Amino acid sequence: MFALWYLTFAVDEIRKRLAWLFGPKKPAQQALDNKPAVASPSPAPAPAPQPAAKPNTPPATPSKPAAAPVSPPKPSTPTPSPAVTKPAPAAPTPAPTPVVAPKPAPAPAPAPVQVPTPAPAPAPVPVVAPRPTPAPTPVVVAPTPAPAPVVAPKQADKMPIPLPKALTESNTNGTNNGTATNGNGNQLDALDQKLFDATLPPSKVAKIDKEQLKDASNDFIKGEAQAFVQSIKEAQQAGERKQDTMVDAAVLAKLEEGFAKLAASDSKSLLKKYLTKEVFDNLKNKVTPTFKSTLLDVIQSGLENHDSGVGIYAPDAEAYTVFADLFDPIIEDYHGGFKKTDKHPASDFGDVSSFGNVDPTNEYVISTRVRCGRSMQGYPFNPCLTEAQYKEMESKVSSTLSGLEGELKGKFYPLTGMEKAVQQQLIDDHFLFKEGDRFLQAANACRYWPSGRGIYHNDNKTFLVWCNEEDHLRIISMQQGGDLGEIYRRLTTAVNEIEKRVPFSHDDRLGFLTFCPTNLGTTIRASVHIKVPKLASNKAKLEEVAAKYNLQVRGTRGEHTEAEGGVYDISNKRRMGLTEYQAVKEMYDGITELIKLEKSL
Ligand code: ADP
Ligand code: DAR
Repeated sequence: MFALWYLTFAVDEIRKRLAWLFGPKKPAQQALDNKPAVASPSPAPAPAPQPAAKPNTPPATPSKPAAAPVSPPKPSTPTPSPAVTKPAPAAPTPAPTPVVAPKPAPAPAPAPVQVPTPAPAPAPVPVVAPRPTPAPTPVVVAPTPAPAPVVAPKQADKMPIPLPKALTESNTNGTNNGTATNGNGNQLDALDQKLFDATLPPSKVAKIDKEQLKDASNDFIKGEAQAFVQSIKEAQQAGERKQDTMVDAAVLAKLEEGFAKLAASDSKSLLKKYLTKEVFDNLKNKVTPTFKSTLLDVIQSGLENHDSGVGIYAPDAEAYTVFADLFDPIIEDYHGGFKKTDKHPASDFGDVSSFGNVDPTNEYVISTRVRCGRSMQGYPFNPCLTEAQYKEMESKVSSTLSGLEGELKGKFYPLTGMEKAVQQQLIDDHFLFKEGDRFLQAANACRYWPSGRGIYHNDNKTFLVWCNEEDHLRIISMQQGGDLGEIYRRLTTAVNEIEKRVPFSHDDRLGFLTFCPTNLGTTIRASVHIKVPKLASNKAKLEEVAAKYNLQVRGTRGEHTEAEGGVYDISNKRRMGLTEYQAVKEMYDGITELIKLEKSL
């Protein structure tokens, strides 16, 4: 029963396709002619022979009465042309008869296939496969009960089902003196030739015997059935893809509420700046294919913290692509012009001995630090991690780092079970990350805390690795004073050693991937804890001067904190669109200038 329905349905599709293929003004042709696809109200006189159309533009074919049977374009006197897609119309007939496809020859035609149609489809219409004919009389393809409503060119050129390649080639390749050829003059294959010949005037039709034609029409039916099956498969795949855009009502409600509050706020975040209503509506129903992360996962931190500087995080790597309409402008703004068409350069730490001490007399710089972030391949970012994954990653980091030798040799200290006093001391000494960062908490980055979190450091605490704070790894080199050269060399050695042991997530365009878009690319932040009391007497002035050198000013304990005792954390702001070496150099040069300025005041 299904087979019958399927055959019926398939053949019905074929009928529609034939109607489309041999219609009086193929919608695609109208699109090519840049004319809206319009139904012609009455038969127009057959046109005079057209000059060869310019390449890829089939000659105009006479329109047809709306209810008339559909028919192929009138055969034409082909003119030599590299890419005439259709034969130009033949010599004009005396009376304006509607141009229709050649009628089936008197010889017994292949049994017309009855088109049983599933209720409530229109009455079954027998379809007669087009056949060559000795006389140029028209072939009538079964009249359609009513012409399909004409749609605008872009929809109209969508075939009801895809044409089999053999057909499209015969329709879209150049012809040369009536012999169907492909674009570079080669003869089309037998099926194409036969089908093409069916539209030529008798004088041009090569003699074909019935058996050959029967094979051709069987091939044609087979091709159509295969194409139909393919179109079903594609529809199913599209349906699956549709699944990737299902966001539940509760999430949508939170998004709408959060967006309205943000819009009404005086937030200065990049989220507010770039999450326009249009972008919001375009993204709110999207989810990432693997982890089904939503726009809410991306922006919830900035919705809850209107004082965010940025306000968004990537819950997983795919979010940078799925929600690119929001990430790209924020990345461009934050990283000083890294456009969505830009590509981050290959990793290059440059000549590590080229940096000296930014403050050789130790008057201003208290300590210097260079860190980079890394994400372990195969794991999503914080909001999508399971507790088991956190623990698994901690175990991998701990065992990987235990293999480090020399200056990098050290020990991993899990946060779980760490004495509070020890933990607080490490934080106060700026070795360990703070707890309870509200921006990270709102981003769902602190679940299962402290599971899977910890710190590795060498005996001197000049080489440290944070595990699963904001990023999977933060690789840090730091020490008292301003000897940037030694600190940078140590970091470079450590990164190279760890990368031998752990594969990191890297994107061709974005560079190394991180949870926050401000850390993408090189992920390098080179900072000094510095006292510049004259410059800092006017915080706004300090920030203005720093910005001139692409530097960012933070409080003593980092972002969103205040300076304690006049100590500021000043670092390079840009991390994308330049190499690791260039990012560190931007900090080196900027701090050097700030110190010169402080001395001059
Ligand atoms: P973020 O992820 O916000 O960029 P980082 O990973 O760079 O933060 O680490 C921030 C912490 O590192 C600060 O809270 C501070 O305690 C410490 N820190 C940053 N720069 C220095 C420095 N030059 N000397 C000492 N500690 C520093
Ligand atoms: N607190 C967030 C993140 C800004 C960048 N700092 C990071 N990723 N540590 C904000 O939008 O302010």
